[in-house]
Amino acid sequence: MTAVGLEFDQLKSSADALRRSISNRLMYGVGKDAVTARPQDWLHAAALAVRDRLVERWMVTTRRQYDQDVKRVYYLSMEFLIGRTFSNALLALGIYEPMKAALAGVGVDMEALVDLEPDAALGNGGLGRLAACFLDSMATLGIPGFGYGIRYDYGMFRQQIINGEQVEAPDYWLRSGNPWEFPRPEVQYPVRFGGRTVQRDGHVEWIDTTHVNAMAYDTVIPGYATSATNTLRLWSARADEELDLSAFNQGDYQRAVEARNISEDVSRLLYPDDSTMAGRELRLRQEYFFVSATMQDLIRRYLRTHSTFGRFSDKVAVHLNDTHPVLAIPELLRLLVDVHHMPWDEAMGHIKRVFSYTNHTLMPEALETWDVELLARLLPRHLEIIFDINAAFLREASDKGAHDLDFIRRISLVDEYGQRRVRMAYLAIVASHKVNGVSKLHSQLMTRDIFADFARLFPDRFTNVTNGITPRRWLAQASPSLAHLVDGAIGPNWRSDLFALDGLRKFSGDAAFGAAFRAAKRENKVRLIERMTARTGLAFNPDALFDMQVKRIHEYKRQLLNVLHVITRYNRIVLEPERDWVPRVVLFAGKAASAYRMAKTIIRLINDVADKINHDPVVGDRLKVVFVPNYGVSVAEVVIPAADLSEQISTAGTEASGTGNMKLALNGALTMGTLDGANIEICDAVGNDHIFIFGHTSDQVDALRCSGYRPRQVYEENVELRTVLDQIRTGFFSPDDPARYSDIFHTLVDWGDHYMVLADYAAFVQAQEAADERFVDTPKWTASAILNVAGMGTFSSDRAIAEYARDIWHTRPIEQVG
Ligand code: 26W
Repeated sequence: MTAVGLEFDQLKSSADALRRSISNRLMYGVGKDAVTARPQDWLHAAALAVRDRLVERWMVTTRRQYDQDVKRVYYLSMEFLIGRTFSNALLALGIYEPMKAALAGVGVDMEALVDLEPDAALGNGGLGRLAACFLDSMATLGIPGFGYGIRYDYGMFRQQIINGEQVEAPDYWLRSGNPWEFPRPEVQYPVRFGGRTVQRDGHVEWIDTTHVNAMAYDTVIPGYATSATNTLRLWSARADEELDLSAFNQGDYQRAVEARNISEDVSRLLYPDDSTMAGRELRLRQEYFFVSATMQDLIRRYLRTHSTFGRFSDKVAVHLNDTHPVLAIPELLRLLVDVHHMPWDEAMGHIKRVFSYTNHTLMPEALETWDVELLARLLPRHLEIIFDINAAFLREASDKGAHDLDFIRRISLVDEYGQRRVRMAYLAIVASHKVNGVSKLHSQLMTRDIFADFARLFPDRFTNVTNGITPRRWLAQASPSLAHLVDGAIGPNWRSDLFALDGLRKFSGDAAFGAAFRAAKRENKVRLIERMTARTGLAFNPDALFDMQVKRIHEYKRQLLNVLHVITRYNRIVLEPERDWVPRVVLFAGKAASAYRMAKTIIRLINDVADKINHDPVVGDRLKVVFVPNYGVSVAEVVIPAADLSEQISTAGTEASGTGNMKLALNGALTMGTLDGANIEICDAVGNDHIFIFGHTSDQVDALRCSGYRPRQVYEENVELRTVLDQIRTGFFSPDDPARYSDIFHTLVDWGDHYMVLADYAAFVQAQEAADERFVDTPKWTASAILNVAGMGTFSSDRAIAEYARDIWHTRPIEQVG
């Protein structure tokens, strides 16, 4: 690893230097000239010019990490929801303006180019986006961190709304090539499946396997305003050449190609489900595929600079983003014990110091378990190792005094009730030194409910790290108007120290600042309206209250509660058209898992309701309802900055944290929320008077469940609610198919209303009235909005990552010499 003797350009970043780089990259990299170049080609050339500058920093950081023999963090995640990279990289490098000028110099409008870049949508929702924000923060803080995941050929599906219904289209994001990645064909590892185990010379061997190769693709992750960068390494499946040869030798060309395809399917697509554990074999293959390659890579990197494993756990931290990468535990054990012949106890000691695990959901149907039979067939050696870990763990538990058979059965890594299954979360807990939840409430409930037995056995293992978001993407990049205003008031430092936003507090009563704040938000609304009008043909009033619920569609997030309020409001307007209603635009966006029937029906209901309301001449611009299709990182960047009100209305106790709540508040939206997830901490940070809290608390939800919740009684006793539900039931919004929403009605009224939508209805409607009242008091609303921004310091992912580094990974930033 030496750069001695290498002469390279040391690229400058003036507009002139950039223009020359772009021209060079267009010519020599893309193979076009200014006459033949399409906008795509210009984008590609500009991206390469930016990437060149990142690479210079990347080499320096990599060298420093190597020289300082730092502890490295391996962040393992099935999902990285990166979005676009171009603007983000420009801001990180501080070359946004020069690049704009450089492109203008060759007659290209940068704003138009930016929208051509496809999102890297390698994730479903919160968990994947959190991983992306964390990469940004690790690089910014100079923590030597590697993201590891899968380079899916197809990311999250593209959502189209056709006749009100969600229609999924494949997302082939690599169609025009990906200028940000470096293929590393020299970095390939075999990943094996199947076969059986045998004992030989006192060691276990795993034989008769088939295998696929994992090939690395690297992406540079720039830190903000630092020369530090990190690497995201994603694995892509490559069929092994042996596979071809054996089939070719049998003279069957077609079968050879088919076998290739099947084995490469492992990195073909992202499973578009964030709510249920599907149990599909290909998913299990994906999980093992990427963690096996990652563990092999990590050991190779460690052994490049160390001759023994003595310091392994001082130099390596592996973080499991939920249980999806949990097979990394038995895989690393297998490599240490079977391949490197380390004694079991010593290997287990390293494992426990190296691994840590974040839980992201309490929902029982989302907790991963894998069928023992399937594991035995696909990963026989790993299953043996899991059994051995379990045996040792149960012995340890019984040494601690746990003899109760029922208890032992409850904590066993293997669920023996019915078909035997491995409980992946339990495996993660037993083999990690730290386990964290993602908000204070979530961490409490995690240790009180789903992991109570483990919290009693290992009280020091459990901790909380409340989620955070990167202010670079979610304020600086998404809302230039607001960012500019904040710069004028407190300087630009908030980008790397979000607590600086606290300095905005003193402006909350400043009339001139308030007016400028409203103007900045209005600019964002107009930007959004232009896009919505282009799509729907409808007109929107930029002075209306913009009310948003943008997130995955799920019953627990209660988009239905929001719809019930919308219909209530509509009915009220129709009843009293003369009153001076506060104009509102209610915006929904989000994808439904393709197999989640109810979530898809909810999308259709929103669209049917929107259609009815938007075309009712009595309503006019006092109420508009929109469903923005294809919610994802790039749509979020346009939508969120335009929000006045942020709907965070999950049933208390169900949303682990939420991060959209933070993005919206950072952009000056007031939260309408239940006391759930991070909403509670947002409430503490902005103050009770600047947030709308309503509904049952998680304790009240539990109590109501115990005492016997009767949704039909709520329906019968609240006339306004009854009217709304009857409209839904009788086809008022679906006259062409009156029974379309009868299941929604019955779910809420007759089938138990599991998420207690009706129980919170009255309080929700009342809180919405309070929001109207506040909104018409412009100075007061503005003050609250400013105080929301001011209170967001703690919700930076920089804070979250600093906590992980200090309390969980025990790692420090690299020293930035020179
Ligand atoms: C196995 C299928 C599956 C896939 C993904 C089940 C569950 C998931 C994720 C855990 C779902 C998810 O994205 N959870 C969200 O994580 C965010 C980041 O911590 C939290 O802010 C959200 O509250 C949580 O729902």
